[in-house]
Amino acid sequence: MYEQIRLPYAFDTFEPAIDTLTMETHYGKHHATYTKNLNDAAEKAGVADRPIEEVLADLNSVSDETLRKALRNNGGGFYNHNLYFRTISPNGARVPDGALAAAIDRDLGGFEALKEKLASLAATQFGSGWSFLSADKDGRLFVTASPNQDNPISEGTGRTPIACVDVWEHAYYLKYKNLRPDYIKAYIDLIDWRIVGENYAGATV
Ligand code: MN3
Repeated sequence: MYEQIRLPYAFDTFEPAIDTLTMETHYGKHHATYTKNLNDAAEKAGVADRPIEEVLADLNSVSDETLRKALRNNGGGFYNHNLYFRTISPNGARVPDGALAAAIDRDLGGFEALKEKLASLAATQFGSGWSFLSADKDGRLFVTASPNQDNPISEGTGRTPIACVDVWEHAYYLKYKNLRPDYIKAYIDLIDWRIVGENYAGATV
């Protein structure tokens, strides 16, 4: 049974950057529905006892096309939103440090360049999707975008997402309407880089 993370903050915590109704709807409806549909599909496909990362990395082992598609979309939605909600905090570290900071300088040309690329790929993603910061097993960092609920795991890159930006309209439209770049900047400013640093350490073991 896959379970949504429990939010370590209230729905109104990020007002006005992320409005209360969007947080409530995003977590309580969208993320909840992906989770329910993932559980239904995983049960039918006989993979419900496997970690979600394994399921997403091994979609080709599911022969039924409808189930495979359901696992890809809802498993991705489940996984991506857990990362999305877990990686922001009201009083978090607003700059990375330690091994993560060193890798950002080495692979991405510094923290400002990373934020710019994460934002620009999110802003220019056509239709629904995400931008991701991910790490391979050797600790190398990548910034990429994915459509729909895909991510670097389901795309078979062998990389682990460690931060993300959701640019489905449900993530921002109630407040930001067509101003996607303003929402992207607001979300990135809420990322807790201490948590991303933990994700990075976990991705490279
Ligand atoms: Mn979303």
